[in-house]
Amino acid sequence: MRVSVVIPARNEDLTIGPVLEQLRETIARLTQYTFETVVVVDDEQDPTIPVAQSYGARVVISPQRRGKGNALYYGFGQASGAVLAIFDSDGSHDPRELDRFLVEIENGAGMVIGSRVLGGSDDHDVIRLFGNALFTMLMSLLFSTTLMDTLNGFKVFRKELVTGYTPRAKGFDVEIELVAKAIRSGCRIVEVRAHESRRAGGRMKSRAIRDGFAILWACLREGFKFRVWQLFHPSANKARAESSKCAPRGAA
Ligand SMILES: Nc1nc2c(ncn2[C@@H]2O[C@H](COP(=O)(O)OP(=O)(O)OP(=O)(O)O)[C@@H](O)[C@H]2O)c(=O)[nH]1
Ligand SMILES: [Mg+2]
Repeated sequence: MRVSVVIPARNEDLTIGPVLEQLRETIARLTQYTFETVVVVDDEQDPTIPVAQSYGARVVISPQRRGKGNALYYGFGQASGAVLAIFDSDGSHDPRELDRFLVEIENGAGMVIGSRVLGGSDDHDVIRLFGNALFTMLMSLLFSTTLMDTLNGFKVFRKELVTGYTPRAKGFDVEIELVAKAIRSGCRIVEVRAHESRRAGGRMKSRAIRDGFAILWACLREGFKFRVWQLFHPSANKARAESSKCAPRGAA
């Protein structure tokens, strides 16, 4: 199985080195898979580039030149693996945890989400905790799932989930769009334990208000799309309800 690791990075020269080192250790250990590493930056001057290249990563430049979602979608287009793994470049996610994600993919999951509810987080302030709880509730209502951490940026999924549609999300709302797409596809979605550390250096790129509204809008937009889709696909709903293999965990 070929796995493409796609890592978004904007001015992460202080943190990408240790992340790629941990990834290198993981790749050396997981000899049953072949890997490629694609780091997506926004411009030629980004200081992340030489550091990433010194670890043998392929660096590509997002043509939109801004936005985590734009960077990820561009990276997906550049990736050759049947399975895509995404995590942040600021040291918050530990690539050494990839094993348990890949095991679930091998067991038939379409998407595996790292759960900070199961793995804990050192990076939560009150606003983020509130935001995460709110969006988790909203996603549960709109999609009838019991997923606990849809917003986490540590995910592994089959590439076909992100082909054949026009992405709308440009920034951090990409996390919602990816999960919504997986739910609509009917694949099995699994959450596994993943710990979130504080960013190891450099500066935060997200903004609570700006990105919060984009995420809210993505939840509502994708939820509405899902409910309309359900109306026109009664047989898919029946199959979803009957087949535990195809239903997202906890789906109604
Ligand atoms: N290429 C690219 N990457 C981005 C962009 N915005 C965020 N990222 C990357 O996406 C990941 C998540 O961004 P962070 O700034 O860590 O967001 P956060 O986790 O909410 O904030 P922290 O608490 O500071 O970690 C990091 O690896 C960023 O480098 C962007 O506009 N372009
Ligand atoms: Mg971060």
